[in-house]
Amino acid sequence: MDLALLVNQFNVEGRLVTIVPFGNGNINDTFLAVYRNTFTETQVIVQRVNRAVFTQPEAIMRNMHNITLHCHEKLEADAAAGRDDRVWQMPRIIKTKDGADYVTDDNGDVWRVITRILSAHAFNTAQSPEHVLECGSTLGHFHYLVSDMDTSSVVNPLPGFHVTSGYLRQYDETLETSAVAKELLSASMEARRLAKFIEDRRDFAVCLEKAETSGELKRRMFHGDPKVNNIMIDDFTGKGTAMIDLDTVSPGLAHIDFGDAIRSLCNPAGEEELNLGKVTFDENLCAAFCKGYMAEAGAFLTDADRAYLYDAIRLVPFELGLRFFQDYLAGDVYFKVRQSGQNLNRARVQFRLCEAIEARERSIRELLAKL
Ligand code: GN1
Ligand code: MG
Repeated sequence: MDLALLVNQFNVEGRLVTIVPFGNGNINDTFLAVYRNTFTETQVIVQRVNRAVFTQPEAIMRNMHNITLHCHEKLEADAAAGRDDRVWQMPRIIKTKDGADYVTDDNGDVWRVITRILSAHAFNTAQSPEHVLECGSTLGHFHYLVSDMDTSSVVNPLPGFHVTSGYLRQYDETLETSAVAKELLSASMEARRLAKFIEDRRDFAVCLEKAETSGELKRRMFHGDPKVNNIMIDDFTGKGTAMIDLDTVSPGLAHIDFGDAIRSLCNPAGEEELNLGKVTFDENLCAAFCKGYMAEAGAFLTDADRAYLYDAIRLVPFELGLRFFQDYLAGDVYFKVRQSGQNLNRARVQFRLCEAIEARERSIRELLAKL
């Protein structure tokens, strides 16, 4: 269906001026739509939910409805009580003219429209310690917002998401069953190097899962994808104002969010760097992140939680590298690519980052112990 006809089903004021691709997510398709009337302009975000990844798009829309309802009520109560030094924000679902949260097109794809957080930006890489500190505060504040949510109002949006042992199983299966995967591995020295990298870390890969099974770590509501370009920074004040991309918000380990934000923020070269020499772990940025995060969410952390923070920082880049590498071997079926070999390179970057973290283990642990 034509995009203009599709968005016309939603209740947005004004006349549609343009609708253009927006952002650079790896999963959903995102567009910016601009509407004008005789006195103002409205900008909204239009998204097609990727059904190959989110197999129950209706369920993720129900989750989004419940999560935003809970958080908006809390945000407004806090604002009324004058508790904050800024306006914290969260996108809101814009309903269709019939009052629904989404439309389904002729192909069975689910489309939604949400508000755009204006006068704010998300960056693709860390800009400065101040920026990274604000990202820490914003994730910490988000954890505070969802901390008292009724977890039964959210269904698991993506079974197996951030379960490292499951990703290892998927990787093993790909190598066992796909001739192409085997060929890709034997054809490239670099692919074999990554395979060895995985073999050397199989025991470590399940450290958080083990701690959860033994009861040391408990699931709370987590974001699931708190990378740098999902954290909105206010253009006027430079302060964090919102977390976006709410599809994966669900019960999970806060550690995963902590590690995911850090792996994304403390590698200033970003996820697509081709020169591994530029990929590094910036401890100064890590310290800034932790400072911001702890000020908002430190009170939620138990001693056991603290004991696993280093493992979380090391695990998430390992896990993401494994996911990219498995997808490369499986023919790029999960993460969108613009050129062949892109997922292989993304894996190289994450494993390099994991190595950089391992090399700095002592000083990262010292930093964490002081928090
Ligand atoms: C995916 O689509 P995007 O860019 O928001 C992925 C994350 C990864 C990220 C890496 C549901 O997020 O887990 O960390 O790519 N999301 C999902 O860039 O798999
Ligand atoms: Mg995402």
